[in-house]
Order: sequence, then C-alpha cells, then structure tokens
Amino acid sequence: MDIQELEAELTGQVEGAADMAALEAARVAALGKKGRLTELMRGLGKMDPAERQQVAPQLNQLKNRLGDAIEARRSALKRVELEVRLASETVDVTLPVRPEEQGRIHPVSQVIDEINEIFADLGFAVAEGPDIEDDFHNFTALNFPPAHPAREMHDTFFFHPDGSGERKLLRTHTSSVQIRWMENNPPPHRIVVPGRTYRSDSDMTHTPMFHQIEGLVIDRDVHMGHLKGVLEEFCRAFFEVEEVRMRFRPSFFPFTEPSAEVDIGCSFDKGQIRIGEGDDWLEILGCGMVHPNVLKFCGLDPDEWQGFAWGMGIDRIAMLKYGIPDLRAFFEADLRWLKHYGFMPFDVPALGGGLSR
Ligand code: 2NM
Repeated sequence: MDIQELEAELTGQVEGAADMAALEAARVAALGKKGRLTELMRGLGKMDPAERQQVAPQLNQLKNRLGDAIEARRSALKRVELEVRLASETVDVTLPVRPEEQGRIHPVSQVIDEINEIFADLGFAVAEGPDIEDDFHNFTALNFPPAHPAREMHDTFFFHPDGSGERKLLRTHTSSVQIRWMENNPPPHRIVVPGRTYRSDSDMTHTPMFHQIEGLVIDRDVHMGHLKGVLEEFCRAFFEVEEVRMRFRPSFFPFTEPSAEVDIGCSFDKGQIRIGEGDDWLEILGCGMVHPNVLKFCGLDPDEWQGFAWGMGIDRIAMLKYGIPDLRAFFEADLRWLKHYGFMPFDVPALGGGLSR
C-alpha cells in the first residue's frame, strides 16, 4: 500500500477524532498491537535488505508524525473539555442567596456596632483588652482601696493563685482597658471600650457574664459640660429621637470625682416604653470626672491632664431599644430566639439614614 495514502487516512482519523474515546480508537487502529502501521513494521522482517533500507525510515518517520498528531489532538480536545466544564460549572456570585440567609447577628453585637458607629463619628477610637486581668488594672489603678468590698469573693471571679501567689481575675468592668490604654498611649485620649465583663451574680436581671461599653476622654481642659454634651448626643443618636431629657444624679464611684448616674426621660404606656418623652425616669449609665489618683496610676500629671469617663450595660439597653423582654434568653444560644430577635448580616449600622433604619 502507498505510504502517503496510509498517512493521509490515519492522520485524517486522528485529526477528525471528536472526543478522547475516538482519538484512542484512532491511535489503536494505527499504532496498537494490531494497528495498521504496526503490521506494516512487522512486515519489515520479511523484506529483502535493500527494500527494508528504503521502507523502514519512511515507516519510522510516519510513526513519529502520527505520534505528534495524536498528542496535538489530545491537548486540543483537553482544552475544549476544560472550557466546556468551566462554562457549565460557573457560579454567579452576584446572585442573591436562596433561600434567605440563615445566620443572624446577636442583638448585643448589633448594639455594640451601633454604639461604636456613633462614637467613631464623634472622633473616638475603639479599644479592647484582655478578659483575664490582674488586680492592679481591675482595682488598684482605678482607685479601689485595698479592702474595698467589690474586690471580694462575692462579686469577683478569682482564679487560683499562680506560682508567684498572684490571683488573676475575670474583669468586673471594662475600665481595666482604659488603664491599659492610658499606660501605653500618649494623651490626649478619646476611646470607647466595648466588651464582656464578669460578676458573680445570677438572677432574673443579672447574668454572671454581661457586656459593658465605657468611654474615656482625657485632654487639658475638658469638663463635665463636655461630658453632658457627649452623652446627650449619644442618647439622641442611639435611641433615634430628636430630644432626650436627661437627669444627672450625684453618685459615687472610686474612679471618678465627682460622679453621677444618668437617667433619661421616658413614658410607660400599656407596657410599651417610650424613650425621650413622658415624666418617668430610667437609669442608663454612670459617669464622672476621672479621679486624680487614676491619672497618677497611669503616669499622667493631674495638674496637666483631666477628663471624663462613663460606663453602661449593653445588654439592658439592647433589651430597651429592641423590646426584648428576658435577659437570660440572651445567652441561651436558642436559634429560634436568635432568628426572632437577631439582625440580618447586611444590616450594618450606619449614621446616614438612621442607625437601625
Ligand atoms: C463607670 C462610671 C464612671 C470609668 C472610669 C474609667 C477610668 F478608667 F477612666 F477611670 N473608666 N470607666 C467609669 C466612670 C465607669 O461605669 C459605670
């Protein structure tokens, strides 16, 4: 048989193979054990030397060219196969999630985000610190006297003494973070500190772990007028009302002097509470001018620096704002509760257009 004719036929089969299976069949038909070219090459043995010398190189070259053609076809088919797969497996990530997203943001997380947003707008940074504290940052630097009752067992969760005899504890307020911040950053200061806090207390209205947010402003000439302005602005933004009536009652904290507790005006109407109107009062936070001893413990000269601080419970104001009746349900991880009271992940609080929309 004419070798050129054979080459045209076999190459045609290879190049015309529509898929991998057809290509493999073409390869076997040409180069397999009983393939056309293999049979021809087997025939070389029976040729006389002169003829063999002429035919053998032609068959070998044909074998090489066929091999190359098969490889070329194989990679072309592979490329097409990949393109088809990529086209059929594309995912349009811009399509909406279906069914609706299952996850919810816990009301406490949502309210922390809201408060951070309000104070970020006023130029505050958000600071965080460890839940496990030492006596100095939780008590001593905050001007708690050595025998203050709040240090004792019935309020504070203490760890067993470590090798050096030191008793670590779970922070009872986030103020320890303000101390750490003042130790490690140069004044002036403007921070808010949200976080978990712990006290050995458990009943209808107290959980042993709860959340606080505290704020701190230290500068050369800030006074209680600034404190009042900041808290008024906060209450308006947080409760999303035009005006909030506020009342400052004298109080006592070791770490502030003078100290005050703040009530906001509200009304109770058929079990519904309304913020900012009516003639009832609701206590929402404690505050005051930072005690000179606290400034000294943080290495600040009280004759040069002064400022104010405040603290409030997040869980209670989250209940208040979103009408959640039972505190203890907050930490039960009940998915039905979370689905009812939780927030959609994309409902990120933003000041433009109202915090909670
Ligand atoms: C409150 C009430 C009043 C407070 C004070 C400080 C610090 F570190 F600057 F001394 N941090 N937080 C403070 C003041 C906290 O919570 C009811």
